[in-house]
Amino acid sequence: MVDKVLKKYESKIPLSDGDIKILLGANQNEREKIFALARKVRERYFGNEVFLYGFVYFSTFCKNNCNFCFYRRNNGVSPRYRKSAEEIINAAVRLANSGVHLIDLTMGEDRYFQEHFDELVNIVKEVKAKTRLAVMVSPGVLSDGQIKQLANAGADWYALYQETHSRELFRKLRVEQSYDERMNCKKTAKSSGMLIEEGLLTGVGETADDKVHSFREMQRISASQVRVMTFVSQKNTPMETPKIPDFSGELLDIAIMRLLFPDKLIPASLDVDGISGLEQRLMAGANVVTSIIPPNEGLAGVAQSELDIDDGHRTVSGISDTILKCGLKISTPQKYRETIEELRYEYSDNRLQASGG
Ligand code: SAM
Ligand code: MD0
Ligand code: SF4
Repeated sequence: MVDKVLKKYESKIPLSDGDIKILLGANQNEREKIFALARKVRERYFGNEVFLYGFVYFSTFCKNNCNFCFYRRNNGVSPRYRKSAEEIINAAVRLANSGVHLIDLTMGEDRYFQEHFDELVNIVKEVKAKTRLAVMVSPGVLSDGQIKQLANAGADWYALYQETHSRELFRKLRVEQSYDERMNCKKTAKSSGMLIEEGLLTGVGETADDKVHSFREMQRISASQVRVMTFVSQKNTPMETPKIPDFSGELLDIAIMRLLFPDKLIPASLDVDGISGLEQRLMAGANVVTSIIPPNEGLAGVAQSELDIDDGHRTVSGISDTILKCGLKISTPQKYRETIEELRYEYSDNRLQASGG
């Protein structure tokens, strides 16, 4: 069955929902074939080059209470910090000097920055000016006006993960939050000229149908970067579990996304399974390594708050060997700029077609 679907794909016939479900049900032997095709597709669109994203989680304060998250409001044991503009800019410059292609500025939904929004806007401007790199913002839900301000400040990407496109599951994960409001932010970001990243959590009770629906939603909203991360249990949270996370579903999802989104960016996050999980994610078809964090700056990860950070493994030099081992190489800032220009162009093209122009 899987063989048939892969043949169909190779003859350029669009996959149906049923086909995607067959891929989601693949056994180990079949999964290897899907990974191999995903690598071939990545090669076709991106050659052997991968991009690197530096991660600056600059405030861990959050007014929300997501059931899966270590930094949810009610968690009294998670480390809270809010970095100053100077600290944020220094960390970004340090990351830029180490060779990343983008700086991802991420925060919990910190009321401080929501109320002193100019500070955040200035940080984006400064980080852009001082690093001359692309900037992604991951600030959570904002008003339309605030999203436009970030776009005007030069933010290239707005990352906001729905986690699931099942409204029922969303309610259980992102408690007390509006599904539609979260989706609408992405629409506003897109129409303000930013690229958007959409993301899923896996291992949170989603069904195969939910996943297919999510992939379709990711297509519908024209996400230029699409990701999936396995849920990692967090201390002192409602979803805490002694179960050891199984990352194999994430690998399959990455490969299927590569087939469905051949020319889009797909992360292999170091924030789920650390450096030890990188090779498998790259071999499944990912083409961006995310969550590279400068050591000894007191900066945390989200799902893996400490793993590999202060021992320097979540750095460009810490991941270089793995990239080589996968037969890949680190791309250049110039190539990254061209890639996002193409992604922007593609979108404006789509818009023209949609409006009949
Ligand atoms: N506060 C902002 C927000 O939620 O959009 C920005 C932070 S966002 C980058 C945090 C993302 O990390 C979540 O959207 C979720 O996909 C992921 N995440 C959080 N906790 C996680 C966990 N326990 N396991 C896996 N992924 C997690
Ligand atoms: C990552 N820890 O890339 C980051 C984060 C936010 N845009 C990204 C989830 O894994
Ligand atoms: Fe806050 Fe984001 Fe964590 Fe939800 S996922 S609790 S919004 S930091």
